[in-house]
Amino acid sequence: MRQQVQVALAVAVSIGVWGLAQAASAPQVVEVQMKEFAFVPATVTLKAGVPVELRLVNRGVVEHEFMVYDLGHLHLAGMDPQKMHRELEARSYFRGVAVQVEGRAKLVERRGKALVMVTLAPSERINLRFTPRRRGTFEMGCHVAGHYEAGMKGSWVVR
Ligand SMILES: [Cu+2]
Repeated sequence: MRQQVQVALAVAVSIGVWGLAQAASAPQVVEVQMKEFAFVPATVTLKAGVPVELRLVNRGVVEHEFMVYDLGHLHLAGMDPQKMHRELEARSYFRGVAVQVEGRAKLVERRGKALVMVTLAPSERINLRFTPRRRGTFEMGCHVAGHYEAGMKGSWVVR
């Protein structure tokens, strides 16, 4: 009898937790536009632990890249492009983050399962679904030659 009560209680608690998880799973929907030479908005603010649907669209006339990384004290100016890509990949925000990609992109680069970079041709749009965990301020940047230097970067803030 006592065992039955405990089982019933465990089930009730599980359902309660499940109900909370459902309530918390309404995604944060954010649209980020890419154009020459900016991300709009220039600051993306996300809440940690809440699923995100990031709608990424290229409204420009040339292709653009989307990367998010912890810039730290890295100085990108004058760095060899291949070395820079490796550095940014190692610092990617998406390391250890499951990212589901919906839609067609010119290029979706992954290292293992981790998203490294998305390249969109003009007019392409994709959705990225993931749940941010790591809090802090990171950088999003487009590293097509000359774009970052022209101002194509922004802040990625997770609170
Ligand atoms: Cu660009």
